Amino acid sequence: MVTEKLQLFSFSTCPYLQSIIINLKEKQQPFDVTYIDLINKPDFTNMQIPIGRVPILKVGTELLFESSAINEYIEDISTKKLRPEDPTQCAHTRAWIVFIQDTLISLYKILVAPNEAEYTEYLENLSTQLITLDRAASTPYFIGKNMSLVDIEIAPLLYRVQLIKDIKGPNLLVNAKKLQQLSNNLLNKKNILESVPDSFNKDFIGKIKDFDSHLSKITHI
Ligand SMILES: N[C@@H](CCC(=O)N[C@@H](CS)C(=O)NCC(=O)O)C(=O)O
Repeated sequence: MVTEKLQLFSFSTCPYLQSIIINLKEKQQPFDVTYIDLINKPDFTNMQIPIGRVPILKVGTELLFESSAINEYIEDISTKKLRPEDPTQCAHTRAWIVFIQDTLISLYKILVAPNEAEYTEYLENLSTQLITLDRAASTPYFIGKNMSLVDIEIAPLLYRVQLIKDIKGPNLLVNAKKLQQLSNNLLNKKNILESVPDSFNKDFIGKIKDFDSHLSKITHI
């Protein structure tokens, strides 16, 4: 366990940040989050992070980037493990994390799609990916009875899927019953409920409004 406080930098609605926060909370690792403005990023992000993206984890003088690499780092410094010991399970875990990150990109596309045609196309892609995840999912956790790194990765996706439903957008889990169960389980966990700032719903809805996308027109926001 690293004793110094880890420092995270990102913006409030970033799903990759949320997965790191869930991981840190599960491991009871002390941390601070600084919410930054993506347009006016602090100098250090452009100077030392080649891809210029957040989230970033500052450990002493080191700046780590790429959320899955950061989550692996947190795993390595912690005594509580969320990575399965079995190498085959571990490989599956890593593979599903990549798939979930692709699915998050599809979700982002439906948030920003400017017209009905693009929205419908992206929605189909997203629905197919969610059905693939549903086929692979177990309950109460994605790989079975124990929480793993896949759960901390899929929770931010399910959180946003639920919020989209709450604002009278599409019910994206209508054909994904196991994911619905997984969502009910994960989204009731304290560490997951507390992994976003109080302003999250307002910020997320505000972003959809700012995009002036097809979704903003068909939802009650
Ligand atoms: N694969 C990266 C994705 C990071 C990413 O796309 N971050 C977004 C915020 S959620 C970002 O920094 N976007 C700003 C940009 O690309 O300039 C990760 O997992 O960390």
